[in-house]
Amino acid sequence: MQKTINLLSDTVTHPTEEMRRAICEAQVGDDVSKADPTVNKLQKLASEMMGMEDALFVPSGTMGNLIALLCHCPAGKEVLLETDTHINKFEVGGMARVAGLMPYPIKGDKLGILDPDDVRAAIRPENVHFPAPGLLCIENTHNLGGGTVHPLEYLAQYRKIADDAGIKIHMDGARVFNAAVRQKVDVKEIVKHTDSVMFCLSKGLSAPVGSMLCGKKEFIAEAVRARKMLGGGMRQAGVLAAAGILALEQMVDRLAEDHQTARKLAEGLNSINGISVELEGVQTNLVYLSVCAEKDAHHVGSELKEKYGILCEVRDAVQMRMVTHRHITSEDIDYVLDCTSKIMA
Ligand code: TLP
Repeated sequence: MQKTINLLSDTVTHPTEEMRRAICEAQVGDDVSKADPTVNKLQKLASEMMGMEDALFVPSGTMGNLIALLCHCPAGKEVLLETDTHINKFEVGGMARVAGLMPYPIKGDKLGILDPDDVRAAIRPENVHFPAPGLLCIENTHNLGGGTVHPLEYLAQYRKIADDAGIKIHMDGARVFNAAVRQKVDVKEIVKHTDSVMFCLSKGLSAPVGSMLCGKKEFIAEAVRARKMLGGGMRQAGVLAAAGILALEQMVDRLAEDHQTARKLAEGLNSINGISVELEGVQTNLVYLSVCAEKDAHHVGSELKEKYGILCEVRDAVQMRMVTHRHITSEDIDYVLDCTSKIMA
C-alpha cells in the first residue's frame, strides 16, 4: 500500500511511544479544582521555561488566544495586530464576537513582520470617535508570513511602544519554539518582551492536544475563570498533560530537523519549472509555494494526493502550503520533489 506523506500541518503529528505510555500511567485529579498533579506539573514546567510567573493548560491555541484577549482587554477596546495573523483571520472572529474587541489590522511586510514605526503610527491619539487601544498581538512565528521569525530588536521596540501607549502585548506563539530554535536563543529571550504568550503543544512538539497560556499570576488567575466560562475547564486532564510534559522536555530541540527538511523542500521546489518559493520566508518548518505555470494549485494538489499519496494544503489557485514535522524524513522530501517534478513536467 502507498505510504501517505502528510504535509498538511505540524498538527498532524502523533504522540510518541513514550507519550502514549505516560498517558496510560498519568496521575490524575480534578483539574477544575486544581487537583490534577500532572496538569500542575505541566503548568509549572511551562511557566519556568517561559520565565513567566504562571501558566494555564488550555484545550487549543484558539482558546488560549481568546482567553488572553478577554483577560487583557475590556470590551470595546482596540486590538492592534498584523492583518494576516491567525487571531485576525482564522479564529472565527472570536475577538469581536466573544470578547467584544475591535481589530485594528496593520499590514506587515511580505514576511508578515510589523515595522515598529507602523505600530507606533497605529496608536491613535485620544479622540471620542476612536476605540481606545487595548492590546498589541504579535504572531511568532508568523504562519501566513511563511513561518517567519520576528527580529529580537523589533520585539524590544514593540515593548517600548506598548509601554509608551500603556497597553499590553500578547504573543500568539503557537510555534514560538520554532522561533527560538531558528534564532538559537532561549525562548525566554523572545517572550520577555511580552505580557503573555500562548504556545501549542499539539503542533511540532507532537502532543495530541493542548496549548499553554503563560503570564503573570493575576493574569492567569483571571484566565482560569475565562477558560471555565468558555467551557474549557477540564477534569482529569492529566492524561493530556502527561504528553505535554514530554513535548516540552524532549521535543523542542528536534524542531531543527523540521527546519532542515523544510529548507531542502523549499529549495527543491523552487528549482522546479513553474513553481516558486519565497526562500527568504522559509525560516522554520512552513513552506508556501506558488504554482506559476498554467497548471493551477488545485490540480497540483489533487495529483499529489491521488497519484502519490502526498497531502498538502491548497490555499487558492496559486498558493499551496507544505509543513514539515517529526513524521517527515529527508527521503520523504526526495519523493515529494520527484513527484512534484513529474506533475509539473
Ligand atoms: N494553525 C493551524 C490551522 O488553524 C491553520 C495550522 O495548521 O497552521 N495561532 C497560530 C499561529 C496557528 O497557526 C494556529 C493553528 C493557532 C493559533 C490555533 O491553534 P489551534 O489549532 O490549537 O486552535
